[in-house]
Amino acid sequence: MALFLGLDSSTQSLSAMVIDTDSGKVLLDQSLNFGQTLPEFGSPSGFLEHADPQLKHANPLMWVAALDRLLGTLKTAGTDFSRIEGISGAGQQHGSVYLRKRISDAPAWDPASDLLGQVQPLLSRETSPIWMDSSTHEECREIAEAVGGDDKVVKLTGSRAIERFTGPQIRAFYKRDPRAYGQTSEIHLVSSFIASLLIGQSAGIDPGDGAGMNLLELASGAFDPTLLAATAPGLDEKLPSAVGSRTQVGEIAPYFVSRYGFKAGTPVIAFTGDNPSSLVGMGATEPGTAVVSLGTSDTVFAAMRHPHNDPRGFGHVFGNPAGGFMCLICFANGSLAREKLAEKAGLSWPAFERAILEETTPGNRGNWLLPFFIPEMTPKVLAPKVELFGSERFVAWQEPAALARAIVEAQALSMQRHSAFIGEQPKLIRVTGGAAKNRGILQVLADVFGAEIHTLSVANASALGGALRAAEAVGKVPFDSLYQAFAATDASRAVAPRASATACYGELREKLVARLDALSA
Ligand code: ADP
Ligand code: XUL
Repeated sequence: MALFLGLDSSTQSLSAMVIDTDSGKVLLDQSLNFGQTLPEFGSPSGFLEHADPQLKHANPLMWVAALDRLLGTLKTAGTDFSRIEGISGAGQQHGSVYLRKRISDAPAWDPASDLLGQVQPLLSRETSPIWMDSSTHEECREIAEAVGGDDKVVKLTGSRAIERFTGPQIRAFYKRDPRAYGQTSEIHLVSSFIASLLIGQSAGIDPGDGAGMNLLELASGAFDPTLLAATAPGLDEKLPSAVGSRTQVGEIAPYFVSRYGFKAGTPVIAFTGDNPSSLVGMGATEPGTAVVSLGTSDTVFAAMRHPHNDPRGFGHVFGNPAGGFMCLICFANGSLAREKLAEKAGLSWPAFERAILEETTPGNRGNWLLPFFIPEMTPKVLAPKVELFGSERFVAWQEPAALARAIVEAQALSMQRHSAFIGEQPKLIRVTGGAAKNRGILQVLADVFGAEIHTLSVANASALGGALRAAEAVGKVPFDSLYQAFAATDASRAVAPRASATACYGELREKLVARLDALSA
């Protein structure tokens, strides 16, 4: 047997997946929901509440506690970690963790007590800004100006200076709390932080996740001195190294050997961002297949041979962990917005699905809405904005079924609008994420894009991507053969577009796109 472990520390949960590359089987697929399992962190959706909707932080100790808790639960349930030959994984993108001491300089983790108590004294900042934070508008402007304008930042990094990206967030920390910034010796991404916990050393940052910092030069994969200087003083000394996605960053720390029974010396491969990891998990590392991920955020992404930037500034180019590049467009109002609407309309997920499939029709009889329940980055909407248009009852929130269809149609049309810069319309889209089990949502995506929708039998593409990357780097199994075994689509669940439905969207598309474009003008 050749077993590999993939971990995914996402916005709302930590997941673990174990694959056996000899049998082609997934042996373990388990998630721990932060809000449900660790209520003491006061983060029902994975982040801390704040009166200012632009400020979104999480407690990094929650991610640390989750790692111990999940591994402990799996061990108790009989998982034999000594058979794992390699580990890799992913983290939610852009979020950052601030430490007084480099993890490499901290005392070795002591197996006699939990990790949480050992990491707590290392933090120089109690909370971590995450990807939903939109409070750094001014810092983005300052960085762009210092470097020579937005176009220069795009050329260097693959994105404009973006509010949620790590560089502007680091600059905001430096400006708001210079003393704590001065006391910081190391700044990690969520991905490199989790990898560092596992090896008990400072793990490097890969170009898949590093490109989401506005600090990495995309072409070389190295941190750019001009951007570092424009962001905050002394930053070059506070970042871990930039490493290739296939780099072995270290070996599992003795803590995990003694507590959970890992084999000493188990290699850990650089972690990456959850979206780049899903690109691997969806078997989409070659150009041609677009992926829609319906997680806490909704994202649209695809592999790219050459970096091709979004002239309107919403899309990003990241490193593709398998080599080359990928493009990505992120929508903050993904699952959380659907949840808020479903709650307000009194719909369970099965009712939400039926509402779309059985109780309403494409175009929604002219009922539509703007779905910004939280601040949005694509298009840029700084404060929540939910506006309803259509029949009196709909506008009064009294048509639950039409409300369900309206949010999904608006989201799908916005995805289509904002991914147009990639070029040709995809004929085939692979969909993943928690909401991919909702066939109503899949049908709207199929109809709006006029594309066939495929899902994988494995739901957590990001954790799978971690396991596949470990298998490729450590086990030397090529991605092609891994994809045949693990990333095959489930033909019985394919959803076909209906030409008559696709034709319905002309007028709604025009109205909605005009509103969306006006918002971001
Ligand atoms: P993340 O990886 O960002 O933590 P997931 O990909 O696990 O998130 O997705 C979690 C989300 O999936 C939940 O917030 C929930 O709203 C959504 N979800 C779960 N089941 C359904 C369903 N049947 N229909 C629509 N959405 C669902
Ligand atoms: C991508 C983004 C989100 C996070 C959380 O740019 O901000 O998709 O990675 O999933």
